[in-house]
Amino acid sequence: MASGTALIYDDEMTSCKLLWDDPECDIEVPERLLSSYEQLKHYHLVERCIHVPVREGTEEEIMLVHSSEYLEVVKSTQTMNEEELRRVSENYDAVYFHPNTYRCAKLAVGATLQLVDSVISGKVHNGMALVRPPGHHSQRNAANGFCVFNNVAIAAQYAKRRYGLQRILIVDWDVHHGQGIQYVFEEDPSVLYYSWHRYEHQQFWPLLRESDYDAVGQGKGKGFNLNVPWNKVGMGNSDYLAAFFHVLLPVAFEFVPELILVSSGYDSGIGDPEGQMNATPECFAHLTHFLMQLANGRVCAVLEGGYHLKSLSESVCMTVKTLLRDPLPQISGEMAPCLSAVESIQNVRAAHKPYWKCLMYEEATPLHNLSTKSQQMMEAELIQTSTHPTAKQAVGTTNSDEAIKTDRFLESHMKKILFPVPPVKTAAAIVSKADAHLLPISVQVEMEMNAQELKTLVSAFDAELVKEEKALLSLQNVLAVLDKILKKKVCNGIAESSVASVSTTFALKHCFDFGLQRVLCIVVGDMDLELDLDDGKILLMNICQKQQTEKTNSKYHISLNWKEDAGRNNFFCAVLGFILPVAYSYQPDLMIIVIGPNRSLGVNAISLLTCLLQGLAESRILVVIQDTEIKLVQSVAKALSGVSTPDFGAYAPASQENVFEIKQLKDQLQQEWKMLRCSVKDWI
Ligand code: X5A
Ligand code: ZN
Repeated sequence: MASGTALIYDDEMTSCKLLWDDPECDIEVPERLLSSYEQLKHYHLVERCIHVPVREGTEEEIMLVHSSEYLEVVKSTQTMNEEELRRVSENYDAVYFHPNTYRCAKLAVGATLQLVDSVISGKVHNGMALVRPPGHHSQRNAANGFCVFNNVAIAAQYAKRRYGLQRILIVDWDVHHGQGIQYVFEEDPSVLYYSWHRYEHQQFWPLLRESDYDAVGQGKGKGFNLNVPWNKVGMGNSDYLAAFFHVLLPVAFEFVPELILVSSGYDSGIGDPEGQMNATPECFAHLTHFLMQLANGRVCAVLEGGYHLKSLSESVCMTVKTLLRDPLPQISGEMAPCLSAVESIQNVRAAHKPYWKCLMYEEATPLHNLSTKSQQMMEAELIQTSTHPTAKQAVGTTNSDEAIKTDRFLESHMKKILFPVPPVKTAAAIVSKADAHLLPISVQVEMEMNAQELKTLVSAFDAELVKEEKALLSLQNVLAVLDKILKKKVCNGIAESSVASVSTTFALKHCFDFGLQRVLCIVVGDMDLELDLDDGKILLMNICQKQQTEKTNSKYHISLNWKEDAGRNNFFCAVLGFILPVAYSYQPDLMIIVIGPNRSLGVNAISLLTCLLQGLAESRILVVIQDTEIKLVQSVAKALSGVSTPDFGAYAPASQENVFEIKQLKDQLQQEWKMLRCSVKDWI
């Protein structure tokens, strides 16, 4: 089993720079790499990574994507004087050449391929390459948008050739459309390309019609090109997450990639002069975390854009920290995507309906013919919502004022969200100690509290319980693990309990005594919990088989009915489209997953749910298991300790009935839980 995170960086890639005045290109500076690497050192992340040296990409490798004619042009710039360099640069859109550009560009390709080799060979689990020049705009015969060789596209071709990979996912979260990547793989169903980008109805660079949502790919490649065009600036954490929940993740889980390449540009982050977006650095931790649940965790992040040095370097750090499996900071900001974002999401979903089973029950019509009406709706929403700094135009401030404001904001923001990482991750208290060695668990919990203390606590809760030996042992298990989590001695844990429902009620009470504000409680199986759900301190989601006879009217009690044979096909639809969005809307301080009798989810589904939820509550999860089936305990423990993500294999469509139930619930609840929104009907 691979372990570790590769970091690939060489300061030789800082040796090319712009030599003349060009206001369009002057943001692509060597300091982008220097400050990112400095910040990684500052957080002691460099020393935790496995250093992999760079090499030059070979001509043969470069020609996996580029023509030999173009390669010769780039090669010829090595010996040019400034005047000649300027002249070649003018042949391309938003590009400059420096005598070292060719060398740097070859190193950028080689660094990317070194990363791919390290990950595929199993030397490391995942990794990041910090490279310059970036790549995603460059094309077979052309440099474009600061990009010379298309690092990520070359890497995908290389992985197919050298390792025979059949499905590669490229996630391009740079704020610009990587049209270069789109062109290379347009007709190729083995490479799924996903890009979101500032678009503004084609008014933003590179001003291409083919950056819109209806460019779905061509020929055999239809359905394998996903464009999410942002038509407003000011998109932030919740818009990006919504695009992941409702577009990328369902399709990616259906695609089942063997490798993920990230065109990891951070000009989509807050403060960037190009992007004008609002995503804060921890957003990239969450995006990274979700991708790590796919392709067996084989994620290769390769730097593209990112021009606000502080925003860039903090975001790079959040990405690397997450690749290293540190718990994630809570994502900040109100969790509600804006109307314009939801409109784009709805359009891509509609455009891709013919190609993906997860979208087969989508409404068929994209919104483009409604644009006047939705335009008006957008304006209305603009007035309503002041939280979305949509179309924030710097009035009376200069760009550098703006940049400094973001510097200050980020300085204090990072202090707020970063927290000391608990030294050990997973605690376990299982009854059958004999099985403990089967668990990949760092701490086998012993009870610190003495028996008398426990009895006092328990009898205050329920006097009858003290008399029952077995129940007492269960409560002790749960409390021991919970206590370690609350005191941040561990991140998460698993506890066996023969009386899961009592234990959970007891645990919840203990959480509130400790001062927690919001606990997300997910119950898998048929179980009655007697809880007071009115004050919003608990959000209870119940995934059960038996139809709830009386529908509760509390927004804090959601029950998902699951037929036994519905199985995993409905699972993705429910987890990605429903459970995660609700959970992110709620923003819990702790999660309790209770696995009771008659569970309608299989072992893999429960484990994947556990994996996906780790983005929330600083990864604080307590799993209470009533059923002591060792395979389940083992698999959940693995999910908690991050050893592996469960494998799902092929994807089959969910049953229409189940999808409709979830749809209905969504419609019903999207006013309360705003991350559920993926269509604009009933918006106002
Ligand atoms: C890699 C990247 C942006 C080019 C912008 C030109 N390129 N206006 O972010
Ligand atoms: Zn960019």
